[in-house]
Amino acid sequence: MNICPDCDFQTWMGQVQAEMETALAERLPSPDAIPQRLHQAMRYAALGGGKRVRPLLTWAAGQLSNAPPARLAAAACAVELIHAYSLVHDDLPCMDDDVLRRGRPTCHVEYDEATALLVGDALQTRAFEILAQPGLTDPARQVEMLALLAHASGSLGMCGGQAIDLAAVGKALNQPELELMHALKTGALIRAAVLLGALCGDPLQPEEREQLDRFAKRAGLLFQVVDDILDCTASTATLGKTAGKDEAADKPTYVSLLELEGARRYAAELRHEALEALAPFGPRARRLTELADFICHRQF
Ligand code: GRG
Repeated sequence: MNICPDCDFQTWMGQVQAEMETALAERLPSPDAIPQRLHQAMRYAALGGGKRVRPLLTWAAGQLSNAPPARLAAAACAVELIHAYSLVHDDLPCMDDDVLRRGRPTCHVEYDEATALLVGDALQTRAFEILAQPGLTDPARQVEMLALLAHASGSLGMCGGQAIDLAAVGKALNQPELELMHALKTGALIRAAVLLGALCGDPLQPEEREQLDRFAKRAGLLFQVVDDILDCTASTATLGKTAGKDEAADKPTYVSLLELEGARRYAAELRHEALEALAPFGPRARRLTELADFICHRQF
């Protein structure tokens, strides 16, 4: 494991991304294990693409609490596998019905719908198995981490947000309604990624946890506002997924609510608030600060 603490952001990000590729590959069942087709499809969905924003947040938050790399790798894998599962299920015909993800055919197109359904299920359970691995950290802390990830993924988190999203097609949501949908659908897992990273190390003071939580919530919302902006400004080739889908599907977005310039202003505001929340941590929050900028200014 070779993550240099002091190098420039691009180098650090590349190192974490490479480390994640290895860590995920090691933790996913071998493509030769029976049933091979399911295991190959799981690896197809989770490896070889993606920005790894959530793992990057986990690693960055670990810097606040002196977290050991091996523990961060496991926590980051768990979060990323939940994310990978959500993308596979989200792309299914019964949900967003998409054919392109990370520049490649979606899992159900490359394999088939039933396999994609099982891939999502199996990635999700593997995520919890990784986080439950004996000796990862002290048992009480581990239960706290498991509960945090389960809550963030379930009906009061990501799945709930997806349900609101599906029900919102063709409707005009106001800003608080849109905010709730995204706080659950995208924000809950991003928040969990941050908090899990901190939980991998020394305990934070209660007020530090509160500040970190404030950062995580702002960062999650920022991610989504930028996602909405990119959906209508970037090309399918750049995004690696079908662009313009929100408008085509008549989905409420920050752009439909605030218009493009308003959404851009809101993103800048959220970035500012996210950075403000990190101020009390000083240099310990360097990577989280850089990630807030990355999330704000990303092109895909
Ligand atoms: C199906 C249970 C279930 C949940 C799906 C997260 C989600 C809920 C759906 C994803 C649909 C989507 C495009 C949401 C917008 C924000 C988002 C999560 C984008 C994809 O995440 P990135 O940009 O993807 O981090 P990469 O490929 O970089 O990992």
